[in-house]
Amino acid sequence: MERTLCIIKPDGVENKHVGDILTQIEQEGFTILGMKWARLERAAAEHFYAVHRERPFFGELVEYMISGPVVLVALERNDAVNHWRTVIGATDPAEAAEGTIRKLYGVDKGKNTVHGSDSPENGMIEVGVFFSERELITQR
Ligand code: FUP
Repeated sequence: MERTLCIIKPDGVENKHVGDILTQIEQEGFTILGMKWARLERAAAEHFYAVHRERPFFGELVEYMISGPVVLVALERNDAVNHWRTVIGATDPAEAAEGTIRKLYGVDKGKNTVHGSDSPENGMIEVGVFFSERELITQR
C-alpha cells in the first residue's frame, strides 16, 4: 500500500479548514496512519524543501512554513500519491481544478493550504521524516 504525507499548512490552520480537510481525507478513502500538530523548526523546513533551495521563492517558502502551526498527516491508500494530488489540485490555487482543496481554500501559490508528496518514494521518505514507524497505526 502506498503512503503520502499531507501537511495542512499555516493558512489552512489559520483559516480553520483542518476539519474540512480531514473530512475530505476520510471521504476519499485514505487511512490515517498518523497525525500530529507541529510548529516546524527552520532547519526542518529547510531540509524538507531542500530540492527548492536554489529557487527564488525558497526563503519565503521556509519563512511561511514556520510562521504558524501545521498539521502533519500520514496517509495510506492505493495510488495514494496521485490520488491525493488530484484531491488537492495544482500548486497555484488560481490554476487548480474546481472542487480541489487548493481551489477551495488556497490563498496564493505559496499559501496553498496543503502539501502532498510527489512520488511514492518521496511519500515513504516524507512520512518517515515526521513519524517513526512505531508511531504509525497500521493495524485496523
Ligand atoms: P507542489 O508539489 O504542488 O506542492 O509544488 P512544488 O513542489 O513545485 O512547490 C512546493 C511549494 O513551494 C509549494 F507548495 C509552494 C511553494 N512555491 C512557491 O511559493 N512559488 C512557486 O513558484 C512554486 C512553489
